[in-house]
Amino acid sequence: MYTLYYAPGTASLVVHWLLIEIGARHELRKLDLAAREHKRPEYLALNPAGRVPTLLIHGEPMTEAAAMVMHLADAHPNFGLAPPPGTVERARYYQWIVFLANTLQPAFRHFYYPEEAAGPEHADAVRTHAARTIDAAWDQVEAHLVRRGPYLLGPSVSAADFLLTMLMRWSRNLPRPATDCPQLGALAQRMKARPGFRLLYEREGLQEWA
Ligand SMILES: N[C@@H](CCC(=O)N[C@@H](CS)C(=O)NCC(=O)O)C(=O)O
Repeated sequence: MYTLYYAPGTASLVVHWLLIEIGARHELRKLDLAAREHKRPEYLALNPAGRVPTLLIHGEPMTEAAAMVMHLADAHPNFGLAPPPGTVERARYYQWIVFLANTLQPAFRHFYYPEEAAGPEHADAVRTHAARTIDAAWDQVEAHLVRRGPYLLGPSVSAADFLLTMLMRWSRNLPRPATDCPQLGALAQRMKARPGFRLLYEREGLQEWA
């Protein structure tokens, strides 16, 4: 049994989406970020950084969205969302998950929280630099998809594509959205056509980028 602390459209989205895709029994606990519910002591006891998401697995708290993605794919192997450990495909899967979580996601954090890196007086510069990092990452993923697509691991979808899709969604209002790249745009369309995506949107009350 899983319990997901989430806020619509945030880093919890990919975890919520995977819970739906694998049909896992789960409870949702929505946090109002504007009301700073994620900074209350009872939530900080679960997630000391005061960020979303937090996933309770049989009551045990887990943080870090990308780690949850990998765990859910492994814990529900029937859905084929992660290649078997020890294979070259698994190595590529790790590579893409870590790239997304370690390069792209932090650049989005800098873009959307630009005062964090170097104070409010440098926010514009941080945001400009973050947008450049994000653009370069899209170019890298697009070039990979041209050679080895149509999904990150080639012919079939993996949990990494769900993480990628969430990050593409975050770029929808940037000067250069990910979906301007043809392969990324096509991948996003395929992911959005999944029935789980529609249910996710309904449950989170999302409309943009439907
Ligand atoms: N590395 C963390 C980052 C999570 C994160 O930055 N979450 C954002 C929403 S997308 C958040 O909680 N923002 C509110 C805050 O930092 O106060 C993860 O992937 O779980």
